[in-house]
Amino acid sequence: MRIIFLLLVSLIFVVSCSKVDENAKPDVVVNIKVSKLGYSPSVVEVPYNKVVLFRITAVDEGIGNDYSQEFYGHCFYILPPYDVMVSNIKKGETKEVKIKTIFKGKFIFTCPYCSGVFPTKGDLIVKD
Ligand SMILES: [Cu+2]
Repeated sequence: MRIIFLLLVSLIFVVSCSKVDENAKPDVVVNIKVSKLGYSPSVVEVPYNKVVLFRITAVDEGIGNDYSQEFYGHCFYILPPYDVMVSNIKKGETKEVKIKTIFKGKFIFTCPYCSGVFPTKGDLIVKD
């Protein structure tokens, strides 16, 4: 029981570590466009252990442009262990998220809103 608790605590610590200070200067800037045709580029390679700023621009309205709804536009979600979510990106809007690339390997990013309908899925490759 204690081990599970410790694992959980360290997991939360690790996950929170991939998010960085808003004022941290990015080492790398990655511009990604998202539309119903998917992400462009859909394969993104970034260096390990750096601060990476993602700038996500929605080209179209995604799942909708009714901004009174809870969900609209597109999003950008890097699956765990990164578990970084940028939601509700309106058409023409650019949203930013900064992470520290503390995990090496290949990770999926996707738009949970529309990936069931459109090919909004990509690969984030983190390597030395
Ligand atoms: Cu989408």
